[in-house]
Parts: sequence; C-alpha cells; structure tokens
Amino acid sequence: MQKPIQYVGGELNAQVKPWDDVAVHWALMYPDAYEVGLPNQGLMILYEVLNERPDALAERTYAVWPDLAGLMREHGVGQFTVDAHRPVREFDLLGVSFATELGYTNLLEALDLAGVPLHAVDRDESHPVVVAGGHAAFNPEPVSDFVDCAVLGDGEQVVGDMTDVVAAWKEQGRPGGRVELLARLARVDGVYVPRFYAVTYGADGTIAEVLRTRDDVPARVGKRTVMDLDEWPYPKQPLVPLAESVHERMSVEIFRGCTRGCRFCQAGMITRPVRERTITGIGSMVDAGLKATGYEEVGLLSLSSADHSEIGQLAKELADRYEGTNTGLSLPSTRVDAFNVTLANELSRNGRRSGLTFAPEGGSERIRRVINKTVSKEDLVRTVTTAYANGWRQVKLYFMCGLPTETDEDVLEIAELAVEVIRAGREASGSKDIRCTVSIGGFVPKPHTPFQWASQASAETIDHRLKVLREAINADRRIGRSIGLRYHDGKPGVIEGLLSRGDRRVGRVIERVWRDGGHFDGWSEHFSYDRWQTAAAEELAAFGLDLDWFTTRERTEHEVLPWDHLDSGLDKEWLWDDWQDAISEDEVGDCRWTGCYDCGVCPTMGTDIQIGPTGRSLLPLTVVR
Ligand code: B12
Ligand code: SF4
Repeated sequence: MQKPIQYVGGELNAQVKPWDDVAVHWALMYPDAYEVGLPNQGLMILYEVLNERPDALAERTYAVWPDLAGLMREHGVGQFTVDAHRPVREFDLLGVSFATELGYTNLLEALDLAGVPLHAVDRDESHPVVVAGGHAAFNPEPVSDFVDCAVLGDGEQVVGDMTDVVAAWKEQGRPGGRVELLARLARVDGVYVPRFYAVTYGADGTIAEVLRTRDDVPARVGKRTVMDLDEWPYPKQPLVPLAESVHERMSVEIFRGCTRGCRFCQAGMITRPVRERTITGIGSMVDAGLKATGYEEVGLLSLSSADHSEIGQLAKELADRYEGTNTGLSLPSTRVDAFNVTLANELSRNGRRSGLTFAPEGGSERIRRVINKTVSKEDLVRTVTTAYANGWRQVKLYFMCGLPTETDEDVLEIAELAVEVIRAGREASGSKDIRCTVSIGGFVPKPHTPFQWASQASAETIDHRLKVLREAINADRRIGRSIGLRYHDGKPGVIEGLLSRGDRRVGRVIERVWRDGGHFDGWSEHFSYDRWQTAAAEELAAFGLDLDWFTTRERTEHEVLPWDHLDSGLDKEWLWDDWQDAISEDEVGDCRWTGCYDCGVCPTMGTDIQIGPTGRSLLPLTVVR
C-alpha cells in the first residue's frame, strides 16, 4: 500500500486515553486523505477539547486510500482510528468535518468500511451516532439519510453538551434506545436531527414544506457561536504530521467571522458576527504552539486576516519578537490593498520574499461590484506593483469564473490585468524576473448567501471562458511567459453545486455514485464526471428532476430552500435584497466600519461585533534563539 505512515498515529501531541476510564468515546474524521485532513484546525480543536474532559476521549480517523481499503475488505479489518487503532464501529459518536461537499462519498466509504449501516434509520444502539459538522453542514440535506445529526456553527462548546447528553443516557441504562438519544441530542442548541423533520414536495418539484415530526424538537435549528475566542485558545498543542501534508505550518486563528459582505462567500456569511482574539491571546498562542510543536512557520489564519483591527501592531510586535530567529510569519491570501503589502513586508523581515497572494476574485470592476469585492483596476495594479518594487518576485491572483451576470468580457479583463501587472511590475522592480500566477476556478453558489438563488454557470460556459482567457494570456508571448494560469475545469464545480444546494433527493445520487466506485471526488484523478452525470440522470428521473434543475436553475424569491429551517442568523429578506443589489451592481460597506445594515445576525444572537482597539500589547516573552 502507498504511504503506510499515514495510518500509524503517534504524532507529536497525539493522545491515547484508556478506553475504560471514560464514559463517552468520539471518533473524529476528516473525510479526505491524511495529508489533507491532519492540518485541519477544526478537528484538531475538537480533539483537544474532548480529550481534556475526564469523562471522554477522542481519536482521529481519515479517509483510507483505495489500495488499503481493498486489503481491509479482504482481511475483514474495519475502518480504524490512527491513535489507538480501534475500530470506529465501537465508538459512541463519529464526528465528521465537512469543509467541502466533495467529501460526501468518502463518508459512505468510511461507514461501509467501519461496518456501520449506511442509512441512519438502519442503525441501532450498538452503532455510533454519526454527526456532520463544518461549513457544509449548514445544508446537510443531501447527506441526511446517512448522518444522524448535523451541527451548525462553532464546535467547541456543542461537543461538550453532546458528550453530557450521551454520558447521561448511557448512565441511565440507555432509556428509549437510539431514538430517545437522538431526541435528546436534537434539543441541544445547534444540533439538527434530520429524521425528526419531514419534507414534502409540490408538483413542480420544489419543496412544499419542512415540518418537524415531534414537538419536542425545535421548528428551526440555530447555529452555535463561540463569543469569546480568548476563552478557547485551541489548539494549544497542535498535531505535527508524520508524513508530508498540505499545510506545513502552525496556524493561529486570529478572528472568526467576516463582515466584508462578499456575496459569493458562504464562510463569511455563516460565521458572523466578527469575533477577534486579543493581541495578548494571539501572542501567547503563537508562543505556546511553537514550543509545543517545533514548527518554524506560523500562519495568522482567518477569513480576511489583514482586517483584524489591530493587525498592524500585531504584525510589528510578532516580527520584533521573532527577529533573528528561524521563525517565519505569514498571512493567507488577502484583499488587494497596499496596506497588505506593508504587512507582508513586516512579517517577512526574517525570511525570503517569495510569493504574495491576493484575491480580487472578479475580473472586471463591474463584476467586482456584483460580488461586492470592490477594488479598482488602478488600485489593483498599484498594489501588485508595490509588491514587486518591495522585492516580492511572485504574485498569485485568485479569481472566479461563472459569477452571476458575468460575460466573456468580464473574464477577458483578467488577461488585460495580468499583462498590465507584469508591465508595471517589470518597470517598478527593474527586473524581468517576476511572475504573476492567475489561479481561477468555477463559482459555485452556496446556501445562506445572496447568491443562493442564482443560476450556476454550466460546465461548458466555464470551460469556454477559461479557453478564451488562456488564449488572451498567450497572445503576447513576451509578456505571457511571465504569467502562469492555473485553473480547474468546470465539471467538478457542477457536482459541487448539486451537493451544495441539493435536497434530500440528492442522497440517492451520492449513494449510487459511491456504489459505482466513486470516492475522493476532490482529487482530479479519482473524480469521474460521467459517473456523477449518469447517477444524477438515472436517480433524479424518478422525481422528474435532473442535474440542471439543481444547478443552472435560478430560484424564485419565495421558493422554500432546502436549508430554510436551518438558521444561520441571516434574514432571508436581507439576503434577497442583497441579491437584488448584486444584480443592480450596488455595493454594501463593511458593517464594522460603516454601520449596521441589518443582516439580522447580531439581533438574532443577542450580541454585537467584537473588535479592538483593546489597548493591549504582546506579553514580553523571552524567545529562544
Ligand atoms: C486552511 C484552509 C485550507 C487548507 C487546510 C485544509 C484543512 N485540512 O484544514 C487547504 C489549503 C488545504 C484548504 C483546502 C481547501 N479549502 Co480551505 N480553507 C482554509 C481556511 C483558510 C481555514 C480553515 C480553518 O482552519 N478554519 C478554522 C476552523 C477552526 O474552523 P472549522 O474548520 O470550520 O471548524 C469549526 C466548525 O466548523 C466546527 N466543526 C468543524 N468540523 C466539525 C465536526 C463536528 C463533528 C462538529 C460537531 C463541529 C465541527 O467546529 C470547529 C471549531 O469551531 C478556511 C477559511 C476559514 N477561515 O475558515 C478555508 C475554507 C474552509 N476552504 C475552503 C475551500 C473551498 C477549500 C477547497 C475546496 C479549495 C479547493 N478548491 O481546492 C480545499 C478543500 C480541501 C479538502 N479536500 O478538504 C472554503 C470552504 C467553502 C465553503 N464551504 O464555503 C473556505 C471557508 C474558504 C473560503 N472562504 O472559501 N483549505
Ligand atoms: S446585524 Fe448589522 S452589525 Fe451585525 S453583522 Fe449584520 S449588518 Fe453587521
């Protein structure tokens, strides 16, 4: 088998607690290969929070590569955890984190390998409660046949509440069996148990209503939000992978939520309001994390890190603290803003100025108004040029294609922009040795965003636009060779679209694809569009629907959406108005600075945005050189 190291466990900071010492056992799964799943912060946090409880333990499991899966089936070995190599089937709960919907077939594969019935209704008390979490769980309807619960929002507190429920039910002798346990879990804030909600459909295929089937569960399920992040400084002891992984650095989340209002961004919408960690909190997490891991790079993570209200001071103080050491600091992709170059310069005091990443997302100013990510072409060119002038050699620009109202012209402007960036960059840096990489992917409309009603562009449209873009970039070879183009074809995006905005009827498609051999759909070498297309055509025909109905069809204002009974805190009317503003190319500001525009989140949650200035500074720590 390939890379056996990924199943071994025993990483630095991994934990194995004695099974019989605790009441509740959690298996936590990232439904992708170890190299992608191990660095996942969400699961790392829950792993530590649960293991800190004296009455619980948590162990990790990842998607098994097909080579080992074959051997496991041949030898009767079930899906196991990497920590103590215990069978997943024996745990009380199996928590699965979905950052992307393309992980759904891997859930089915893991359940099957574990010997857990695929369908929640076929499970009994001896089987784990299968819990979905992460951003995709904000519309878990496509996987509602396979999961027992979905958790909306932040996990830190809710996993503790769920552990209490399971512990009490076991202690009491499991009264009422599995159904009673699920009913108790359904009464925990943020926990949705799909089997207690019945969906009916109208003649046109749309949802008529979603009604709860018991009156002791909430009619609408709200999300969980950790309001004081400083109280939850996790992971305190980040895991250090044994094998190469996609993210070889330590990450410290500096805030959650985002109020920029980019209309395509599900993460920004569902994680409101903004909650900042204080400078002191971040400073001690960086210090403790480095000591616990030996990492030499720290990423300051969030949805838009340069927007932390004290980022300038934070960057300077961290750079001062680690000056002359081997510790490097970095920010993930940022908005296009000259200030971000200054920040990156500050953070790179210790290291090389290799690459900087900006995310303008839309090719033309017009489309950037539609998506509410306003930056003028001049500012963009100026910012990137400043980066080259400051010694950065490589700039990566992220774009999307297939955005609502987009035309070929909007996408072609990306080529003009890249050419201009290189021309101006060569002039400013006095060097021909600079590169600009354009990275572009198809846009997928997501639930709980203003674009949840939009028609998704077809794979043909995306592929056509990418083709004209490629031709335009290659038109002038003298400049074109300094421009790299990285793109994904339109097909996986269509399937992601089906899974993102799908309803319960899509579950049959997922199951069929998995039965036909589908898994690791996020990997181009495993993804088969034909397999998905055939499964969708055949399974959805029973309902008189097809793939287009779920993807390229524009929804109407009052259509009941599959996730309407799941509450992200945003008002549906506000989302609709924002969708109309998008079509009219009207922008909204960032409510952190321009005042509240009534998206609904703060009043629903009885809270407020939390930003600095806090007046604090980093603790004076002694750094080991
Ligand atoms: C670092 C990162 C990556 C890294 C590392 C991924 C990894 N293994 O973790 C890399 C670069 C590999 C990556 C890849 C991708 N990413 Co990424 N990534 C991020 C980023 C910047 C941080 C994620 C993070 O650590 N968040 C902080 C943690 C604490 O939050 P969390 O994981 O959501 O977990 C909390 C809750 O959701 C909940 N929870 C999570 N799981 C579970 C499970 C249970 C059982 C329970 C109860 C609760 C629970 O509890 C946690 C604690 O509160 C986010 C943006 C962001 N700030 O969130 C994007 C983001 C998650 N990525 C995104 C995307 C699209 C991708 C890719 C699909 C990109 C691509 N086209 O290839 C791939 C998918 C990879 C894969 N196959 O899974 C999107 C998700 C889109 C969406 N659903 O809206 C995001 C939100 C960025 C964005 N704005 O678009 N990514
Ligand atoms: S309720 Fe107002 S202040 Fe709060 S996130 Fe929404 S728009 Fe911003």
